Amino acid sequence: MKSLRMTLRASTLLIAAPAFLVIGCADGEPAPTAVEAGAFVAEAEIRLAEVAEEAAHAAWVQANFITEDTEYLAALANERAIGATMDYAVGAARFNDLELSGDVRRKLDLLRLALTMPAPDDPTELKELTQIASSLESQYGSGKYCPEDDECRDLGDLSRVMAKSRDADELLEAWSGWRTVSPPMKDSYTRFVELSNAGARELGFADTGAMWRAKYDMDPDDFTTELDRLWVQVKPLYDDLHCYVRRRLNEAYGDATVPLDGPIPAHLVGNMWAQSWSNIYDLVAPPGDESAFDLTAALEAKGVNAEEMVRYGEAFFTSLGLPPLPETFWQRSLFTQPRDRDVVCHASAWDIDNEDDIRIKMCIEITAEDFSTIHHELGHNFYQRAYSKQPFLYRESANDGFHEGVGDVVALSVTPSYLVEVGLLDEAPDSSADLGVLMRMALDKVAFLPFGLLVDQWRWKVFSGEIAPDAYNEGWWDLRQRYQGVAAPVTRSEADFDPGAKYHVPANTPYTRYFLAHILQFQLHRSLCAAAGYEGPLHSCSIYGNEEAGRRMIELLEMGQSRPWQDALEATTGQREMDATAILDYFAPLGEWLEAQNEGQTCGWS
Ligand code: X8Z
Ligand code: ZN
Repeated sequence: MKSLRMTLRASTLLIAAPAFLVIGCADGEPAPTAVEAGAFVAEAEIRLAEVAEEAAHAAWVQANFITEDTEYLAALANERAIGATMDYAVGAARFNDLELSGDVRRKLDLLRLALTMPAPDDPTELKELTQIASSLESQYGSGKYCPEDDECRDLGDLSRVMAKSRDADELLEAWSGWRTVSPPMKDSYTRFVELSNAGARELGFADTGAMWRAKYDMDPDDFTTELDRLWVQVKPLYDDLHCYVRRRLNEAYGDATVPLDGPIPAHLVGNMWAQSWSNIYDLVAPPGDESAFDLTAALEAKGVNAEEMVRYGEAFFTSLGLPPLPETFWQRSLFTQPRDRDVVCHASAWDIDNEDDIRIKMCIEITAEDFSTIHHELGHNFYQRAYSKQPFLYRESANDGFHEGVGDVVALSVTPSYLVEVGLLDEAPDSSADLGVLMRMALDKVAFLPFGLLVDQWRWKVFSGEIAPDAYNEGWWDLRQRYQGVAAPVTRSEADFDPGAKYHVPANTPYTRYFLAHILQFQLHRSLCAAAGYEGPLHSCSIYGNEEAGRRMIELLEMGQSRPWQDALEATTGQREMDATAILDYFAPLGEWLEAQNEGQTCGWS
């Protein structure tokens, strides 16, 4: 996640054009000029940077010290910043009919699209919206399951159960327990949708979801068609994995718990949201590969601590030619969960001043999963640093999928041979263990794909009104079943609000970006490996220390959002379209193996 980008009120900034440039309008208002448009944008960029910084400091303090007061202050800073951004975004429309340079036009378009939470002009409604948003973030961050007869447990405690327990009753309790946190969010989330939609409409969008879909340098309808195209490309691989995993779960838990023709119960795959299944590797490993290459065990055996894990991450990025992280990163980041207060533990990367004050906030555990997440977060920070020399409105990624994908590209290069090179593994397993390595990766990356799509399929329908508040939960589980083939392990009702138990819903972070990232990271990995002169199987390639791959990555990062994402992708890969053949190439050996395993089995779910 990245800090919000905000602007001040435009009304104080309108700059008069020289008299000879002013052409009269029919209604008596002087027509705006190209010079005015340029000045509007230039002034906006200066003021935007100031408010963005204020809002980022307030949000950082709220997320690191959740109290009523920090929630109040973060809401206030957001109110000022969002109100100002809305004024700029609305003000940009004055220049709609002007012939402008490509640069000014792009920046005006970006201004209109900047917010993820558009807000109504009415000051009371704006305040209400920012207070709801702040409160939802706090409720999630401080959420706990408190059984009547036992101590309260937070998401970290419950997630460890999800990852490690193989007792279906215990798993069910942890799964259901976390979902006691979200029902109180439902009414305010409903109001949040109304208010944000009103803001989106003031900017000329049908609703907030339509505004999110407009951010991809292409017609929004073409963008949804693109998502469908990519999903159709990867679905057969997902279905094969689903079929195989379901069978192994059936062997472990029995027919009554895991019927062979239905969806997989959501509490059995090692993750609170069934979005990544790598924690059940032991249950589904290819025969003979049960213990092959266990990074969690290696990290534990070497006694690596949280900060050292981050140092390994940094060293990978610097091996590509990127500058080391600033000293303030090490002083100001949060790496471990504090014992004495509530924090938002969901991992995030921050750019506080849009220059050098970058940080991560994460409750690191010494696991392979968090080693990968650290690389993910550092990808955000190195991106932010690389585009900091761009004008303010271009200090963003090519599209949001790139921001989410860059750190993952690096994590794909954390191969067994790389781990040997940096001393984390004593010897690389030979290539007979490749299937196990690929299975671990697929349980993370392939299992994620439908989840990456469905979260916003739900939200877009919620924003458009197609899923009404009295069907929020039903709509959620319909999509979970349709895309993932996963089902709730106990009866759910509209008194539940299961989408609210996933961070990005109360935090209002768009989610399609992660689906895109899961496609793009393999595409970028394939191109960077080719640039590095690598010729073997994609899953064995590591770009660690490679100058040419580094040069290409730096070029992509430094571009920021200055060009449409298609140009950025072309510069790095030679392709102007997102392409799922790279993820299919990467997993090809596993895909063939899964197909053989599933031969004669009935796959799919009703
Ligand atoms: O939220 C994240 C990152 C922060 S941007 C940790 N991810 C998604 C999630 O956890 O749901 C990374 C993968 C998907
Ligand atoms: Zn991220």
